[in-house]
Amino acid sequence: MSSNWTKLRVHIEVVCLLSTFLVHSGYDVIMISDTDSVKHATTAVGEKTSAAYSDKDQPSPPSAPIIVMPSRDHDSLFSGGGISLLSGSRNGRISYGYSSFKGKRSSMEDFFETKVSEVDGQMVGFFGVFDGHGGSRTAEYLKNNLFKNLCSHPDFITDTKTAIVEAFKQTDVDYLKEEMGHAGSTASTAVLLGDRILVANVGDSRVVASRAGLAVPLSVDHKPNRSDERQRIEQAGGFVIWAGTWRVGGILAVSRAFGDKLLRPYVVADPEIQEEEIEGVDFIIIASDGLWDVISNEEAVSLVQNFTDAEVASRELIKEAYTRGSSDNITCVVVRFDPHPIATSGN
Ligand SMILES: *[C@@H]1O[C@H](CO)[C@@H](O)[C@H](O)[C@H]1NC(C)=O
Ligand SMILES: *[C@@H]1O[C@H](CO)[C@@H](O)[C@H](O)[C@H]1NC(C)=O
Ligand SMILES: CC(=O)N[C@H]1CO[C@H](CO)[C@@H](O)[C@@H]1O
Repeated sequence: MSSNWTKLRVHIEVVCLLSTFLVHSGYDVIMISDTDSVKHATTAVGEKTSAAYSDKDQPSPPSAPIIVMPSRDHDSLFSGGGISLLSGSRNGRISYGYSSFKGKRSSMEDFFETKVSEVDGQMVGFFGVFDGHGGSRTAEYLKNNLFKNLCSHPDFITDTKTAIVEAFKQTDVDYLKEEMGHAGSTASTAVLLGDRILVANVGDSRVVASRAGLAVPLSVDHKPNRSDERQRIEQAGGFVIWAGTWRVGGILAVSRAFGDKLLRPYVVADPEIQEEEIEGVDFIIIASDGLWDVISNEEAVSLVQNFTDAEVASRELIKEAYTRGSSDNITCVVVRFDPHPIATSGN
């Protein structure tokens, strides 16, 4: 092993230790025990920066580390994360990390949410990625309203699937009342409740789980050329044509989205929902298409497997996507499930 390589390894380890320290040093680590803590667990693009990275000026060869700079540069990749306890029928520890990277010379239209909150006495985890287009308004609106509307749905605990469908619909209706332009956004969300993960998806962001190291897709992208989507659009009187890629009305490259007022009723915000037992799931990845355009589900799972820290894993995913030439805005959230839940005293 050359000494350069050893230096590289040491550098990587220092970076990992540094980020582990940041994650565990209190600022981004939240032990959720009451609802008052919830607002601290809420994160937004640009709100908190625990470690900022920029590799734009130093193109790296594949697998070389990105140089760490404590920068608030708008081209930077930033990340953060936290740990929390979920209770309910399953007392377990989850840790999550997020990273977001804005391509050069572009405005950031991706938003995300990581939140653990108590609803009717149950701890619930909410994780979502909102990839905006035509402006950031819709994605930002979703970040601020979607989970809020879901939590306050009267049947959220008793009939979660119905609550999700209705909350998505209501959020879209509310948003369209305000929206005058043509902004829109995807929404890929995972709700952790009791021993289940409920994934709801609108658009082409994606949720993938790792089960014993195997990639299990928990959502199916809403692309206009998906045969069922194309049929739905044509039945509504719309059309799908090739314009650089498959597009609804020759305009939009996703077949479902929030917003996109001018493409109604062809583009809808009805979520597709998939349910998965948490038992046996190692982690889930939620990411925008900037990641999935260049990294397969299997590759993403095997990469994340190599990192026990969810924040580090989310950064590595983005670094890999960037190395592979993804020029899009990339946002991802990794949620890890602790296989050895901490026994909570008194329970
Ligand atoms: C949709 O079109 C893309 C090319 O833009 C292609 O890669 C993909 O396989 C197509 N999907 C379906 C379901 O036909
Ligand atoms: C994971 O780590 C192993 C051992 O260090 C390495 O061989 C493998 O390439 C890594 N996988 C990914 C996807 O980074
Ligand atoms: C570099 C890059 O592709 N940036 C994109 C970020 O997202 C916005 C909205 O989708 C695009 O307009 C930018 O081109």
